[in-house]
Amino acid sequence: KKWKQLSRLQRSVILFLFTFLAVCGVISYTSMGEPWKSLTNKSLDDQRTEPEIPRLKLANPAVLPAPQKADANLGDYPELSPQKPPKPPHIRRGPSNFQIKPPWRDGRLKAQRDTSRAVEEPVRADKEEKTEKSVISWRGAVIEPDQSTEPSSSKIKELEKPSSVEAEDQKEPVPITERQAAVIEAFRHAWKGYKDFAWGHDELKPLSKSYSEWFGLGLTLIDALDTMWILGLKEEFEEARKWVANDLVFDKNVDVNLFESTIRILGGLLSTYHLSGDSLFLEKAKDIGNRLMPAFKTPSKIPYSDVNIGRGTAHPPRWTSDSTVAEVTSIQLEFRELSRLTGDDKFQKAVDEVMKHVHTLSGKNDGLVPMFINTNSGQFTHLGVYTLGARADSYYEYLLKQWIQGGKKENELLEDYMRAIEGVKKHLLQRSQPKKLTFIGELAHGHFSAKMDHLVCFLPGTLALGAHNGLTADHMKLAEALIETCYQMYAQVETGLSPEIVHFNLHAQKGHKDVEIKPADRHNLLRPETVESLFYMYRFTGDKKYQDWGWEILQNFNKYTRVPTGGYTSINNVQNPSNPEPRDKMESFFLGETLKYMFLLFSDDIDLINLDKYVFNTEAHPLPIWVP
Ligand code: DMJ
Repeated sequence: KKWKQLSRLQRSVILFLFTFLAVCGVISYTSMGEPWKSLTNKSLDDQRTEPEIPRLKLANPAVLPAPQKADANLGDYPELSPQKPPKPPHIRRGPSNFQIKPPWRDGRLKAQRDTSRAVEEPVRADKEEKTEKSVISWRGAVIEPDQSTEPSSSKIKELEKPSSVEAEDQKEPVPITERQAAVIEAFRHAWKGYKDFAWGHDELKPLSKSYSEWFGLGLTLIDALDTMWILGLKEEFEEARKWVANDLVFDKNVDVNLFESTIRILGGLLSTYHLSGDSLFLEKAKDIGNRLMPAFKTPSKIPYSDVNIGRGTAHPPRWTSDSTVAEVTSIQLEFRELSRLTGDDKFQKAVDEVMKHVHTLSGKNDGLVPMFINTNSGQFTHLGVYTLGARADSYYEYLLKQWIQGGKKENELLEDYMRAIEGVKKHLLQRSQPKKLTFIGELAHGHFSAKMDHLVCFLPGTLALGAHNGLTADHMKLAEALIETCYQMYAQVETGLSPEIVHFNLHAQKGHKDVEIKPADRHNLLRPETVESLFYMYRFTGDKKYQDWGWEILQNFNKYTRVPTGGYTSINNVQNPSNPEPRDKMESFFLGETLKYMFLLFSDDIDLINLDKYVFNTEAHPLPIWVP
């Protein structure tokens, strides 16, 4: 009414003022160059009003078909009939249509690969045309992101094939291999223990036939969901889904670790949503994602380590206001994907801000980061100690993987990754005696220590993934050397299983192997890192020795860690085959990661989680790579 009573001139003046103010607002926002800085003093709820992240869609239909029932009968996989996909709640952002056939059945057995060859091959004329567009310069070197993904001839044919559902339908089923069947058997055995004695609880204690709680959120069950899907364990998957639908409740007065719950629970739910297309998992992912957000309410915006998901409060560990660097920088893939799926950019903004902040921080050593960061000051603490093991490991992994997830456009991530690998080469790389194994040690205040955590064995896989995505062939060479070392960490030990930490001999001594083990370090927690890297190495090179090494490891897990009544157990002593001292605990990552990577390692089908379409989070949950 009032508007109508105004004169025409008055209305024009008001409209002009409004437009003027709006234009000023846009200019000042974009000219800041680092819009994340504007968030510093805002509440997380306020962030919803910030400009939206660019719309991104999936590289490909990201939904794998429904799992088939895995039979003992090899190759006996009945045809799947086309399914009606459940309606995704966010059609624009969610996964697109179902494929009709399981990827492991569609006949695309490929020799694929050879990253190292691909990057070293002379660039062909047709390739030059294709790669002209996106060249990234790294310290004078020219990196062509598409170059190493340039397919070998077999892959070229593959890419030229029509990707329509009709064409997929005509492909021959790919039977699972005997080794994959052995992984399915191992999974079922582990699952039996969990189901019988720990159903709905965090971890199985297979010897005492009971369970342990960490967060009280069915951690093993959630971590294992996408593994069951990939292995084709339909019945088990359906049963677990029912538990998620009826019993998984996040409204609980419980403290959870932000990093662990992000990589295992949020990551597991998101990947299961992508594989199954079932919106239940997205709803649960949204719920836990929202409940974790209070962790970011700190003076520096570097998140606290712990969140009470029922009360909505967060805090650092009792003894410090520091967070672990790997923890605050390895939650990005999951929160960024949650923003993409929900259309709510608050998740992505919170985690991107952490990365931007860490990018600018001093205290690095040629790209290597310290292990702690203060949630008040936002500065690194405990300076001078550098490792690729515990507390720093997945910082490096997520630099590369975020760059891949985002379509290889976020150059700061790539810069930090490349600089860090140079730092690794300069400060941490050494060779052992007598076998001259290349290994990654640690640096403490200028002093080199020949200590290497098993956790570091993620690195060969990450380096190979980088090389596959166009980074220097040099990274692939380093990956080849390091995976040999990681394998030797198993092979040189009495049980054929790696300890948690090894020390390498720098000087040859009569009767000494390369690998020495201290009594405090001789446990094995069923960790995945070596098998994970073996999977990448096999995918990219096709060299069967990687499968054989993985097979040896699986057999040794069966020999020394399998509990007859169901489940597998961590052990205390990898050096004592007659009594490896079972610890009575099956970690959730044994099902979430170790067995999943085993199954993928023993497959010849590059479309069984295609690495040009998916990127694995640090808990082995595949998330889609975005394309504009
Ligand atoms: C897992 O939770 C993840 O792989 C993490 O990055 C490191 N620790 C375990 C497995 O070892």
